[in-house]
Amino acid sequence: MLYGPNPFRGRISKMSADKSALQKARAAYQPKLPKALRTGNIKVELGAPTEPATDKEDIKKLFPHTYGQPVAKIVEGEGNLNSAPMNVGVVLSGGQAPGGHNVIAGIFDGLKAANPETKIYGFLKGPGGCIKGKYKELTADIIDAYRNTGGFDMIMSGRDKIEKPEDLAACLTNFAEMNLDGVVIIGGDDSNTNAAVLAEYLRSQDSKTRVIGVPKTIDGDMKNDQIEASFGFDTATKTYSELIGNICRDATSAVKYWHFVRLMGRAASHVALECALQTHPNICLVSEEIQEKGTTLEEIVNYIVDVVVKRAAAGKNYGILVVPEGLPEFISDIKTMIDELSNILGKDEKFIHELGDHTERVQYLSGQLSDHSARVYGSLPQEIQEVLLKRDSHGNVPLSQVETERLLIDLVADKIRFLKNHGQTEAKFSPLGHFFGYEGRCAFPSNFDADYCYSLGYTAAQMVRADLTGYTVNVQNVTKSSDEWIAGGTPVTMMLNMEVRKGKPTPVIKKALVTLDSEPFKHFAANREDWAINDCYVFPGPIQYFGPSEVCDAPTCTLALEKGEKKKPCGCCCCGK
Ligand code: FBP
Repeated sequence: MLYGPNPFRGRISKMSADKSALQKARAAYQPKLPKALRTGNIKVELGAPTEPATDKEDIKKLFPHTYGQPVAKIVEGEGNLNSAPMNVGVVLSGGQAPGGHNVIAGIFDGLKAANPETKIYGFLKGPGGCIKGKYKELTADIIDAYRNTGGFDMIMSGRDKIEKPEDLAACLTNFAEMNLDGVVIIGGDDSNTNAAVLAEYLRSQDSKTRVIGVPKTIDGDMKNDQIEASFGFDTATKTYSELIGNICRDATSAVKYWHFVRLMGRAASHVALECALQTHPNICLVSEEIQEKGTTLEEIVNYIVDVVVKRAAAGKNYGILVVPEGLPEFISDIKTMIDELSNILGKDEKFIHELGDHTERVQYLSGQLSDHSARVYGSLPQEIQEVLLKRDSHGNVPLSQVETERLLIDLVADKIRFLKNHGQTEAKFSPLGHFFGYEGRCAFPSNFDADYCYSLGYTAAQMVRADLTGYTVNVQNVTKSSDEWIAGGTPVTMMLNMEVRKGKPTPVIKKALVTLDSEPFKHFAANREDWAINDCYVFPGPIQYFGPSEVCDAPTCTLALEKGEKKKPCGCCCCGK
């Protein structure tokens, strides 16, 4: 079924000979759209002016041209949208997330349906492509070859930030040369913040180029009252859960290994929590709980050891632990040390990296850090110390490079050895470490992500047609059938707050962390003791694209629990409680 006058579907791509059977079958999948968008007869309704929850004055000062814009909603009705031919650019920014190609396909179809003369350009390798003016026109053949596929390889991604005055000026010039009416930036919280900065700048320069953001990240931490989920979270967590389920089955078959699985998610623990809800591992650490309770590293290790020892006493020398990648930044001692390091790097980064070797760097830093932080830093293995000195262009520590599962394995093994030597346990502890992150970021998007992403893209096209700028698109009601989905846009300034980045107060979209009073966490907390000792594993298996709806279209447990859905998607014994 086609939505809008789209003459471009169905062309055989040049790449078809190299396609897998699933790729061919998925190419024919037509993603669903919210009802209003299917009609073609739509308009954008604007609500009352908005403001951020905190730091209003600071944000107003920084965004004088785009502050306080109203929430936008797409509804059926006589159109007030631009149907003249336009030029629109699209950028993929940051980490890959399944469904990115469908966002672009949605933008393409949404704009071409309004006017087949409109041209869509893909900036290459992320925001850097806007700065350098590197782009290619996206034709129907290109789009068709990538429909419903994973990855960002259509135009590639990058982590550049459009921040310096010369970068902003370069974008202004490049966009003017391309005669661009709009740019859609597909990215996470940092990239959507960056989109707002660019929107503000372009408006201050009377540029006609509008900037619209799309909420992407497998981490699941770009969500709020307006944005129900970031795309990619559904597919990535289902992929990791399949792997964890397989490991659970292997553990209960071999009955001799403890598997320590680290999962991606730079800050928030949504990925780990969702995978725990889907698979019921024996232990899942939740960084936000650890932070809130002020749990120390030693207490975390004691908790793990306690479970290992209790299971061993029940004859089970095996188990599965899930740890979120972001954990180090939530352990109070380590967090304080990382914050101090960030401040030092904010001032002396170049100097520190120019020092002769790592020992010299550690020596220099011991003099700069507080005594306690210097001790914490000094106690970590060198590989971790080195990673903690790196920052990406948004000021984040590249935590995917920190082998937290290894650190935990070593500390737990030491403690078990100690207990054994003192006759306090007979536990056999044979640990294996795993890290699942990149494996899930480019999977074929699940039906949910395929539909959601296409709808987000189609909505972004309407926001550009409505001449809006400084908005992130949203599609709401997503646990219901697409007939009930509602599409619109949230002004970015409404989502901003001030945070210290690289030692400076900076406006950023507030990250949605796991909260301890949320339904997903409460559900986990109510069951974890049972899961620790008894083998309550659930085996989700691989993502299914064709078959019964309860198998193929179920939302994540997180979304279902947050939305108060009666029937929990994981179908486990405890979900009926
Ligand atoms: P985004 O926030 O850009 O979506 O990226 C998220 C993420 O996948 C994190 O989970 C992970 O820590 C990071 O990217 C890895 O970054 P890189 O791709 O640069 O190695």
